[in-house]
Parts: sequence; structure tokens; C-alpha cells
Amino acid sequence: MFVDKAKIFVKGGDGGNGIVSYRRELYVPNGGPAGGDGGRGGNVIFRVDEGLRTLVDFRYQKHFKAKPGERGKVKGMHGAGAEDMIVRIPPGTVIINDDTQEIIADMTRQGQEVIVAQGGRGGRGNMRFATSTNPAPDIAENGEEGEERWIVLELKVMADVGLVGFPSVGKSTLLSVVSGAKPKIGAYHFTTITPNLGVVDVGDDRNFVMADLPGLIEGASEGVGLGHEFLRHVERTRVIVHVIDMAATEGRDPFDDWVKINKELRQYNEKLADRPQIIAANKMDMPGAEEQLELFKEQLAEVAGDRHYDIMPMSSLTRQGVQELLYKAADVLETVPEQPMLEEVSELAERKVYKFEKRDEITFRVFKEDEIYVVESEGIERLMKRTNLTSYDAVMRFARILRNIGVDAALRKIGAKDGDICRIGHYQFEFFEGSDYIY
Ligand SMILES: Nc1nc2c(ncn2[C@@H]2O[C@H](COP(=O)(O)OP(=O)(O)OP(=O)(O)O)[C@@H](O)[C@H]2O)c(=O)[nH]1
Ligand SMILES: [Mg+2]
Repeated sequence: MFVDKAKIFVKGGDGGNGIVSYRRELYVPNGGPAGGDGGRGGNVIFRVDEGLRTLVDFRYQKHFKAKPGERGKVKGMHGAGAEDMIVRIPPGTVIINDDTQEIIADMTRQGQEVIVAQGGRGGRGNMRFATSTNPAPDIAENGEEGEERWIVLELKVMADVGLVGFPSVGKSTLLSVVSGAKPKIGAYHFTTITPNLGVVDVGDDRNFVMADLPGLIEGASEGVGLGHEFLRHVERTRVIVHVIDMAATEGRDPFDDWVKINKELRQYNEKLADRPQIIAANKMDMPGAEEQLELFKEQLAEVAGDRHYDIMPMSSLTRQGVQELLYKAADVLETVPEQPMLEEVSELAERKVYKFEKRDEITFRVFKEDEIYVVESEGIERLMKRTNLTSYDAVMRFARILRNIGVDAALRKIGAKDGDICRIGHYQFEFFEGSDYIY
């Protein structure tokens, strides 16, 4: 089966913790602080590899976690940063943030890279906190947590030729006779519900990828019969082979079918109407098909205007006309630029540009809930995670930062007084306004 969508979890490595340590040297009674910084956690990076054509690998592995940074070491040595985790993806993959549905990146070029989850920064060791007033600080930061998120990968089928047409007109049968693909074939509608890809060897040193797409029906452009899912695939094919049941099985009207499908294509995306289209007049082995074909040609001539359509009579059953159809498809492909469809997706990506959250700007909100003053802020909670709350020096530093960014003032404004309880995340503190405190 051809997989074109995958939901996966990515997490950057956590930063290593900084440590508290003091130099112990022979003959030096009280050495200074010497705890080193923790190393950076690894990033999770996606890189385009042209050798890949599907997202099938992501069916088996759905979690990608980069390694954590090493913790700081004694004697002022820093922990090593972790290596980035590189994940290979096929060209044409669109990366979407599952939470916001925003496009993170549209990956089109060989070797193109994007960081999908940043590793956390390492925590600082106590060496970094020494000041003239506190030469032996007991503070070390914990490493920052790596970013984590669920993302969706979407790959539109990168086929050269797409088979479109009503259900049961013979699209899958055609793919099965011209390629090694073994799609399911059935006498009932919607036998094919996901695209099948096959490599077609034309026989004259040319080859192309053909996609057998699920059948389209009236209303597909409005989503009827999973229409949008199907049409999304058609978008990325360079040439359309429109398969018509020329035997008019089940009381169909071949020309009416052709008009209806084209209408759906145009309604979904105006550009699909201009895409080169070859008409495969299938099931010519059946009685009455010849007459239908003549009628079809006349009706087409009336509406086609300046546009020329190649009509290729054929039968997948007897293989008559199949080789001619392949030559024609290969010829038309040569007149179409390599990957025009990738540009369309870039346009889409430009409209919705995803930005990584800026991690240094701390914003917060304070309010009173029952008798407790609540400070709500992702930034402060992150800072708190990095703070070793069992160390007096570290807590004092944390308190000073809160004061500097205006948390104390904001709490005072809504009525907080010394001794009141205030909550940040899962922790409760006593509000204490030591205004003439010197840290
Ligand atoms: N007589 C005749 N029957 C054919 C020919 N091609 C396909 N069929 C028959 O038509 C029926 C439908 O064929 P499929 O290839 O499954 O049709 P499809 O267009 O893929 O259908 P969906 O996947 O449902 O959209 C099957 O019973 C085939 O055996 C042909 O050239 N001649
Ligand atoms: Mg089919």
C-alpha cells in the first residue's frame, strides 16, 4: 500500500543539568566553585533524501527522540552536547504542526533541512553564578527540556501520470497490465480507496510513474465520496490519463462521464483543467464500443474548441492499443516541466508560515482564585523547571528574576500582601516582598 500521510511524535533532547561543585586542591583550603555547565540536547532534524518516495517507514517508527546533553562535570568541565537526530524524508513532504495545523515546512529540495524539535539548552554550573558578594554560590540550573510536538507528514503522490475516471472504468486494470503493481480489481465501485503506484517501462528506454487513483464521482470537488482526498493526489501528477468506459457498461454515457469528471477537476483546482490530458477509451473489446467512440468524438469536437485532445482507443483485457497509449503518455510527459506541482505547495507554505516560539521572552498573567494568587506563564514555569528548588541560592535567584520582570509588582497591584499564598504551576509560595533585600 502507498502511504501518503503519517502522524509522528518528535522530541528534542533535554539539556544536561549544570552541577554544583567546588575545587578541592591540595594546599588550597576553600577552592572556588567549579561546577560545569550541562551540554545541549540534540535537535530532531528532517532532511530531504531523493532516494525516498514514500512515507512507509513512518508506519513502523512513530517516535523520534534526540539524545540528552551530558550533565556538567567537576573542575569546570562542561558536559558534551548531544548529536542531532537526522530523519530522512522524501521530497515533496509537507510538515504540519498537528496542534495548530500550521505548515512548519514544505520540503522540496534534495538535502533541505528543518529543525522540527529543538534540543534544550544545558543548565549552567555554579561556576557561572559566582559574584563578588557571593563567591561560593550553591546554584546550578537544570537543563532545559527539549521541545516536543506531534507533527503530521503529508506527501502528495509524486506520480508522473495519474489515472482518473469514474469508478469501475478500468483504471486499476490498466495499471496492472502496464506495471508490476498488483492493485485490487473489482466489478464494484470504489474497489480502489488509496492510490497505487507503478513504474511503467515504456519499452524504448523511457519510463514513468503511474498512479492508479480512486474513482471520482459527481460532487467530488465538494468532498462527496472522499473526493477531496482523491483530488489531492491528482494535483501532483504531471499528466492526466482520463479513462473512459467506452462500452457504456451499467448504462453510462461516456461523453457525459467525461464532462462531469472534468467539471469536478476544474472546481477543485482551476489548474487541473489546464493540465495535459489524454483520453483512454477503454473496454474497446466490448460490443457497441466502436459506435460509442464515434459518437464521443463528435460530441467532443463540439465542445473542445481550440484545445486538442488525444483519444487512445484501447482494451486492458486484450492489450490492444495499450502500447500506443504508453508511447503517447511518454511523449506528452517530455513536454511538461519536471516538477511543477512542488511550486504550488510552496505557495501554500508561504501563506501560512510557521514560526518557532521565541523562548527568551517571558510573559505572564496574574489573577486571584479563591484566596490564592495565581501566576500563569509558560516562560516562568519553564524557568522554574530549570531551577533547583531545594537550593536556597537558586530559589533566591528565581525570586529576583520574578521581581525583575514585574511579577511582584503585578501581584501587589491585585492585592497580594506579605504572607499571602501564591501559586505558580504546581508549586505554592508565600508572597514575601523583601523590598530592601539584597541578593
Ligand atoms: N471488458 C473489459 N473489462 C474491463 C477492461 N478493463 C477493466 N475491466 C473490468 O472492469 C471492472 C472494473 O475494473 P477496475 O480496474 O477495478 O476499475 P477501476 O476504475 O479501478 O475502479 P475503482 O477502483 O472502483 O474506481 C473489472 O471487472 C474489470 O475486469 C477492459 O478493457 N475490457
Ligand atoms: Mg481501481
